[in-house]
Amino acid sequence: MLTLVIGNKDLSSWSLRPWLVLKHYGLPFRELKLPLDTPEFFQEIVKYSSARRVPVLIDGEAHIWDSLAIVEYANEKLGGRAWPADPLLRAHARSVSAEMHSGFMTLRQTWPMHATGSNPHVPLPPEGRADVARIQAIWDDCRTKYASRGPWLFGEFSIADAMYAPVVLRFKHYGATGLNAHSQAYVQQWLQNAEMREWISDAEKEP
Ligand SMILES: N[C@@H](CCC(=O)N[C@@H](CS)C(=O)NCC(=O)O)C(=O)O
Repeated sequence: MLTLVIGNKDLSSWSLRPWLVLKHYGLPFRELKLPLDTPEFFQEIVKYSSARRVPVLIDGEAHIWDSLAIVEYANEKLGGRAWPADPLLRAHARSVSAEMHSGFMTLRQTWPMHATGSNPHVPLPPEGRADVARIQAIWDDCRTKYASRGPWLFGEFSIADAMYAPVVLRFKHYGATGLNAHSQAYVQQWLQNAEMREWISDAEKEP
């Protein structure tokens, strides 16, 4: 059985991504939660990863760290199902996922993820507003091109959706305004998703 080491569900945006991928595709896993910024976290995380960050996926001898490496590993276990089957869509999905993995720093720093509650009083600086505009452009492009295939960014659910899931929670928590129609619909798609609701509900029970 796989074990996914994660941080608090309220805060850990990086943990949310692989958790959603494992849940969506029904890969059985045990969850091991280490509360961020506590002595327990620093004492325990070294047992699982020398990078000292969550998430970490443990599969027998293998300890896989970094959310992108974990979802790629899950994709291999799933026979490649977690990326679009079409090579051009797959390349597009990998591009938007890589852009999320390495970018949007101002948005991440100004609006850290909270799965619970709301705080509409944190203004974004111009660079943060540019991040939101770029994310909307990505979503708009995907939803314009692939809407006939299904409700997710590339029609069917893929890793790309999991990569953008924390942004959805940021938009919700900080009350992002002026979202275009595709972005509003995509946010709703995620907020109605059973696995996302499970994550939020677990976060609400955290101390
Ligand atoms: N690039 C890494 C980032 C992981 C990361 O920064 N995790 C945060 C929690 S969301 C963490 O472990 N913070 C603990 C610390 O920095 O001490 C990934 O994709 O997994």
